[in-house]
Amino acid sequence: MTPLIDYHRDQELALIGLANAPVNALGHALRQALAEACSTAANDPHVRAIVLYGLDLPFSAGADISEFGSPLTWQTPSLPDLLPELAQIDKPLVAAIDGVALGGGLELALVCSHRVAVTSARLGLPEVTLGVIPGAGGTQRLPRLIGVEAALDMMLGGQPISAQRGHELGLIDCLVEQRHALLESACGFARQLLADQSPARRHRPAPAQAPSADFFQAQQAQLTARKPGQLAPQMVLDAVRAACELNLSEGLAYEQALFRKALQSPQALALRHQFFAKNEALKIPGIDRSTPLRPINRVAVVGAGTMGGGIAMNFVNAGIAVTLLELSPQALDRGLAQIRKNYESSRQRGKITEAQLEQRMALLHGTLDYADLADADLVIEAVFENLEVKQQVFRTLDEVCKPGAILASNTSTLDVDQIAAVTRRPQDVVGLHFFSPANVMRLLEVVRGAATAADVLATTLNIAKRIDKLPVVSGVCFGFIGNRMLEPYAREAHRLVLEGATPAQVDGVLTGIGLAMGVFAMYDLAGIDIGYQVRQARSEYIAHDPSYFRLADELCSLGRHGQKSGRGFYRYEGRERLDDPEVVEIAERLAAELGIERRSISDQEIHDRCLFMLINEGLQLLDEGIALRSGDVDLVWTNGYGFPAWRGGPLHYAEHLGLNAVLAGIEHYREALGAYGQMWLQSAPLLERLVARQHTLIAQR
Ligand code: T1G
Repeated sequence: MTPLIDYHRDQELALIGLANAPVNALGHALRQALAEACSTAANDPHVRAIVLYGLDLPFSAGADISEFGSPLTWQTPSLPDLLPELAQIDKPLVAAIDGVALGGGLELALVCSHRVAVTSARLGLPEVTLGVIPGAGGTQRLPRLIGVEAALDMMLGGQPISAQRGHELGLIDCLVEQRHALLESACGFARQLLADQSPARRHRPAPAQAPSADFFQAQQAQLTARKPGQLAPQMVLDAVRAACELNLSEGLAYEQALFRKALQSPQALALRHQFFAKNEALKIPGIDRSTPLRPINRVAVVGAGTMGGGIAMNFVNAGIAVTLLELSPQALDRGLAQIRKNYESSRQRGKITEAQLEQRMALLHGTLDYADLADADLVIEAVFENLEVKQQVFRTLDEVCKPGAILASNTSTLDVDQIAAVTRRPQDVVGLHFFSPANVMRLLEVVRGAATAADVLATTLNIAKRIDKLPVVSGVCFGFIGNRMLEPYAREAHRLVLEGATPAQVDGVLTGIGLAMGVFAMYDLAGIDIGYQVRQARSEYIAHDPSYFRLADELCSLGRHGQKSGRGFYRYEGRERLDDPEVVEIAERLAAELGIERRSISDQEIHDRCLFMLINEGLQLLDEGIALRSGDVDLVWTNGYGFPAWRGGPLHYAEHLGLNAVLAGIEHYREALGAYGQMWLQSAPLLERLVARQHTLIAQR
């Protein structure tokens, strides 16, 4: 096994190279090796300064997340114990940072006396994204070094900053342009410290300074409003407030207590589940690192509407040329103008420069002629959601596109196999379901058709990462993973309003557990007419239930399409959403027509019926093999439908509630709701099997 530390002397310098592939996660073995190396250097009289760096690896991605929940996190030397020891070394200790210094990796750099970084390096304390807080001194040392406000921003946002920004803040002492020159520059920096007889340590035991007397009060108000119920952000604020009230050693002890509490919280477990699910989602049976990838250098998009334009932007943003095809000059001009408008908006917000805007627009080539798609490596169809229309597009693509081109449909519900079947190359056809707005939402459902070739799937997963999307593979069924689960979840919500709840009550329960948006607010945003059209294509599936989405259909027929028509399930004054008593009156009328007896509905019933049926459908998807693993299902809902990541996703949430409780709830409402219950509230066989076997985790299936 290669040593985890490369230690060698360069005259009066000790060079300590971290070598724990792939990201220098500070697991127990590396911590042990690092402690020994630093002790050797500290006690060697010939060593006058120390340089710490990643040996052909990123500096460090922080604590080893895979150790969390195991005793290894605390096995001596734990990070909270090791770092203060390094801080005591009375010799200049220079961190040479390439790649990333994240979490415990940045905390390691913080106990160094100085930090040298490559300009492309990224620095951050992303612990809140894992439901914890920096637990090795970050909440106490960073505010003392760069100021409370900047430090709090980094920790609450969890997003890394550039080395350039770090230099502006005083976090980085010296920037290096070229990666290959980093170690030499860091050694030169250390030698200069020695020549200048700079003090080895830059201790800051005194408390940090709060920016103003009411700073924390204002921050608390913001946090309560923006992140209700979330444990880690609150603890970050508490720890940073302590950094302004306590001396360093007291602050470190306070941070430690909070960290231990956060680490064992259900929210931390949920967010770790989300972290590992992202990597698991890329592991697909039949595909591995040896699967060849098709080169993707030229992309074409058919349809320059909202979705087509947004899809094109993803590729252009990644520097990939896009040919955008429309049927009429007016539609094409409208589509290109909308893309330019989107970029103008980003430029005005300082997200991109004028030069970048023009560079990106220059990568876009509009055309009315399918012949211009002949040399595209990947073509994505984004036309009207109608099977015949899409099939006609694919017949044409089959004629004009070169052999080996990947032909993808952005369909959100239609059968990819039926689209592939009209071509002579079904093995080259795949579904790429982008979520609106396509240039913003990271989730990408990659729909694997019966004939989709392994290299086509591997290539689409690779291109998804290139355009910074989060790909999740789905099999072919109505609605794939996300929209398939949305159907029963929303069906229960609609039925509950007929039975006596109000849209606001239902939405309030759902946002109350952390969903970004309730069902009815979401339908008003997406357009009630869109859902109506999708339902018309499946009338045979729902004919037996006259109450099925009946309120939505009625609102649609009244021209109440949602936000875009000023009225839907709510009334809108500008962007303000207001309850509309008329909707309740319509629900009352429909309930009478349908013979539905109205009653007072409890929040618990709303929670159970909407969420248990969401969970039930997710389990059914696993059982059918449409979704490969529960983490995939959870990723779809936390990244495409606003399910709170700190609850892990619908299926992780089910494990938290108890699979037996979910099953009991479904069985209870199946009986309590009479004919309607028998019609719709059937428990998934997988749920029944898991409960029968007393399994508490779905992965045990
Ligand atoms: N621990 C364990 N494994 C990790 C890891 C980590 N910190 N970071 C990455 N990996 C694994 C990952 O699972 C994958 O494994 C492989 O490395 C490549 O990752 C005390 C408590 C560093 C930006 O949150 O953000 O420090 O799937 O595919 O796209 O205060 O990984 O190949 O088997 O993501 O180039 C805080 C998390 C920890 C950083 C690289 N640190 N990592 O992205 O590669 S908590 C983080 C990342 C902490 C202290 C606290 C990214 C990356 P596999 P990858 P990448």
